[in-house]
Amino acid sequence: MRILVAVLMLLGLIAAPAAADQARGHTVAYDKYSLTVDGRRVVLWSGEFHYFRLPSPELWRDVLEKIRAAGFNGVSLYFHWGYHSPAPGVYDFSGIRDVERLLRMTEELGLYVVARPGPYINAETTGGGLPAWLKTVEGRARSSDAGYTAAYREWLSRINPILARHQVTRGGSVIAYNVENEYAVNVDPLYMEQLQQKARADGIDVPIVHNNCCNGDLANWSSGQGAVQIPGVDDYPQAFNCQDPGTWGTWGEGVTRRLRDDAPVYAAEYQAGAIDLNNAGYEKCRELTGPDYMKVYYKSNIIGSGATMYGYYMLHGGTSWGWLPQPNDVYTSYDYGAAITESRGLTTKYDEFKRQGYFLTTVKPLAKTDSSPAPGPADPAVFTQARTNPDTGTQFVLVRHADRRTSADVSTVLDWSTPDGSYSVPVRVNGRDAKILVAGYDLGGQRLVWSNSEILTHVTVQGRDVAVLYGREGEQGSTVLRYNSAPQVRVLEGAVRSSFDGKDLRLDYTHSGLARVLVEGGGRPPMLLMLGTDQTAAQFWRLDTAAGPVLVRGPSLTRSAAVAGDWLVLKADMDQAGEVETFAPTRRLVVDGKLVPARRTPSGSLVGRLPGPRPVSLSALSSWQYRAEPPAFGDSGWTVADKTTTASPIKPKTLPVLYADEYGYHYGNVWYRGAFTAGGDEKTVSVNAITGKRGNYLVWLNGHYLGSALGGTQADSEPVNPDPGRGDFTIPEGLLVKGSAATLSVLVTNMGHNDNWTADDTRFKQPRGLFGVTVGDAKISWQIRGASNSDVERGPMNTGGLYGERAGWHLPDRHSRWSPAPATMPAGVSWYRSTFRLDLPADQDVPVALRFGDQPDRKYRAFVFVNGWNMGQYMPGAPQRDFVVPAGVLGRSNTVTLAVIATEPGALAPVSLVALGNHWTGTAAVDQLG
Ligand code: IPT
Repeated sequence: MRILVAVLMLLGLIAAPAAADQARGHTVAYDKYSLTVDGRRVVLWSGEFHYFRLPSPELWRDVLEKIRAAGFNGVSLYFHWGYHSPAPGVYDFSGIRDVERLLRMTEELGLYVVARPGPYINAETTGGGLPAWLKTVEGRARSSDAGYTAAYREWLSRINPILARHQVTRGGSVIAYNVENEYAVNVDPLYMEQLQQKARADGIDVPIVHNNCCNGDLANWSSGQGAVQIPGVDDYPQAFNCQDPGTWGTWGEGVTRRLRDDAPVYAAEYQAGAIDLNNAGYEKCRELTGPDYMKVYYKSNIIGSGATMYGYYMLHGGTSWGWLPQPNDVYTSYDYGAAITESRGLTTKYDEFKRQGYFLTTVKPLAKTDSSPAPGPADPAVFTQARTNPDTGTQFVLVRHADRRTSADVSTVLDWSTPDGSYSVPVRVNGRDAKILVAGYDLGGQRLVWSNSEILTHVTVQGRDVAVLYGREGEQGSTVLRYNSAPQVRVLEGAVRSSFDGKDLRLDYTHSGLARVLVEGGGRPPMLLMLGTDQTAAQFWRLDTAAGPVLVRGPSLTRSAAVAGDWLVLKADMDQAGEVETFAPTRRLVVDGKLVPARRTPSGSLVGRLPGPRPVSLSALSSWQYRAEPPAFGDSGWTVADKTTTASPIKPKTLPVLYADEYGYHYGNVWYRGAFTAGGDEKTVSVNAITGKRGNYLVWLNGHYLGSALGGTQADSEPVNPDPGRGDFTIPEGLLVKGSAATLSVLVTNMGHNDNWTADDTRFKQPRGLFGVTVGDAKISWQIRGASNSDVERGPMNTGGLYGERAGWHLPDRHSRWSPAPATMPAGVSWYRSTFRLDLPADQDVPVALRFGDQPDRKYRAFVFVNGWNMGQYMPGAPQRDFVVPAGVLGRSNTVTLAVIATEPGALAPVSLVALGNHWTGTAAVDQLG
C-alpha cells in the first residue's frame, strides 16, 4: 500500500509539468512536406473513431488508449449534428454527448485531433449527420440557400467554440479543422467559403482541411472560391465487396494525389475496413482489408505519395445503436472490419497498424521527403520506388511485386546506391507483401547503412540504443551498420552471423522468433538489436514517458507507462498469463498498481510475470415476461395530421401529407390512425409507405390485421416513381358496415434517413411514413403518433412511437402488468422482458453481447433494449445476430426488453448472453462494474 501511494504521488509529480504545458498554446503551421508544431515536423498518423457509436464515455478512453498504444499520434473525429440536435434550436452536449470530455481525453493522452463537424458527415449514419428536422426546412441542404444557412449556423455556433477552445494553438489537441465532407457534386463554392468564414469567426485558427472524394477527381477545393488550406483525399481502393475478400484494388492504386504545391499530401480517409454492403458479415470485411492489403496499399501510398497526414477510416467502428444507422448501406453493427472490433478487441490488423505506425512516428526523416530514383531490382517482377530526405539523405525504398495481384514468391537483388556507398541488397517478395527499407539513417547513436529488415522502432535507454527490426518468418535478413573500428558483437539469442570489413558490420540471419544481438565499442554507444518476425515484433509496445520513450514486450496491450525514479509504472492488459519484459531506465516494475517481481536479463531488460484473466460465466436469459401492444393503442399523444404542403420536393400521392417528419416525429416507428365512414362496398386498402431499405409496415382495419408490406426506399421526383412501397390489402367480407365509423391503423417502421452525398434534396428530403392511402372513395381523417422525446439522457434516436416506448416499457424500472410469455406471439407488437445479473471480476474487461439464435425464416424484427438503451434491430436472416452492449449501458443488474414487430404469428428465436473476450486489465474498465 505504501508503495502504491508513493508511486501515485510520483505520478502526480510527473503529471504536473505536462498539465502546465497544456495551458500554453503552440504554433501550428505547414509547408509542402508536413504539418509543424512549434516548428517541429509532425507526421500525422491518425484514424477515425465515432464517439456517437459508443454510448459509454468511460469506454471512449479505452478505445483512445488502444489507438495511441498502436503508435497513432492522432484521431480523426466526426461530430454529428443530428445526434446533438433533436429539434431546431435545441442542442445537447451532456452525458454521452459530452464532446468536451472526449477532447479532454485526447489531450490527456497526447493525441492530435482532426475535428470534422460537417455540417454534413456521411458516415453511414441517419441523414449523413444532418438532423431529420432539417428535412422540413426550406432551402437546399449543403448549399448557400438561406434556410439551410440559418440552420447549419445554429450547429456551428455551438460546436465551433468547443473545438476552438481545444485547439493546439490554445494548448489543446485540435490540430486541423475539416470543413464539410466529400463535397464533390452539386457544389456551391459560396457555401464552402461561408463555412470557412464562419469557422474563422468562431475562433478556429488551425489549418482548414477537406476530404475530397475519389482521390481528388471531382471538386477538390484546392483552388478558387471555397478552396481550403490543406485539401486531402479519401480513397477506398478495396471498395466494399466483403463477399469477395480476395479481390484486390477494385477502386485503383490507392496512391494519394498531391492537390496543392504549398501543402502536405493528406490521405484524409484511407480505407481501413469496409461497410458490409452485401451482407457478408464483418469478418469478411476484415479479411478484405487485412494485414496483406495494409502492407501493400499503405506502404505503396507512403512512398508513392509522400503523404505525411493520414486518417484511416475506421480504427474502431462501433455500434449504430438506436436509430443511428443510415438505412440503405448498413445495419446496427458498424464494426467495419476495423483493426479494433466493435467489442473493442484487438486484431491482426491492429498489429499491422502498430508495425507501420511505430515506424512512421519513430523515423523522423520521413516527415520531409522528395521522390528520388529507386534502386533497380535485377528481376523486373519486383517493383521499387523511393523517397529521400533532402536534409539527412536518408532513403526509403518501397519493395513489392510489380503486379500487386500476384501471389508469386520472388527473390532478387537491388543495386542500391545508398548515402554510405553502393550495395547489392537481397530482397524477397513472397505473395501479397510490401516493405519499406531504409538506408543512410542515424538510428539513435548508430549509423544504419541499410537493412532489408524493416524498422519497427528504436529507443535510447540510459545511453544505449535498443532497436527492433523485423521481417516475415523464414525470410533471409541482412543489416549493415557502420563503425570506426571493429565493434564487439555478442549474439544473445537466435542465429546471427556477423562480419566486419573495416567499416561495415554486416549481420546476416533468418527471421525467426526474436534474435538479440549486443553491439559494443567501434566508436559508438552500445546497442541492443532485436531481430523479430511480424508476430514477435507486434509483441512490443513503445511508450512515451517523461524520461523518454521505453519499450515493453509481452502484454496483450500496454496502455501507458511512467517513469518515477527507479520505478516503471505500467497500465497493461493480459489475455492470458505470461511474461512482461521492459526496456526502461528503471530497476523496479509496477503494473496496474501492483509490484511485479522482476529479474534483470542479459539483454539489460527486466522480466516479470503477469496473471491472466480468470474464466467467467454469464447467466442464461430465462423467465421471459410478456406484454402485448394492441394496434394504435391508447388515446393520448396523437397529433392531427392534416398538412397539405411540405418543404420536401417529393410531393405525396394522396393528401393530407402524412410524412412523419412534418409532425416532428423523426426517428423510429410511427403509428397512424385513420377514421372514416364506411361506404360498405370498399374492397381494398391501398397503401404506399416509404421506410428506407429493410423497413415495412403493418395494417389493421377495425382492429383486424390485414397484413404487411415492405416499405419503399424512395419516390423519385424525376422520373416520377408514383408507387413506392405499395401494398394492397383485401378487406374481408363484412368488416365494413355501410355508414358506420371505421378505423384504419398502420404501423410504419422508419429505418432512418437517407444520406445526402449528392447534395440533392430529392435524395435527402425523401419522406418517411405514409406516402398515400386510399380505401375506396372514403375521406379519411388522420392522426399520427411518434416518439415522445422526453428521454434526454439517451436522446432523440433511442426510441420511436410504439405505445410501449412512450409508456416506458423498455425502461428497467417499470415492473407492473407483465405476464409469463406465451409460446407464440401474434402478428403485431409484442414486448418481452427478462432480467439478469452480471458478476464479472472488477479487474477484467469482458465485452458482452446478446446473441439471437439462427432462425432465418422467422417473420419479425426485434428492437433490443438493455436497461432502456436501444442497442439495435435484429432481423432474422440478416447478417447480424450478436448485439454488443457496452459496459456502462450494462451494469450489475440488467433488464433486457425486446420490442417485437411480427408480420405473422410465431415464436421468438432464443436469446443468450455471450462474452466476446476476456481481458485482465488490473483495474476496472468502467466504474459501474467495479
Ligand atoms: C466516405 C465518407 O466520407 C465516410 O463518411 C464514409 O461514408 C465512408 O465513405 C464509407 O464508409 S465516402 C466514399 C467512399 C465515396
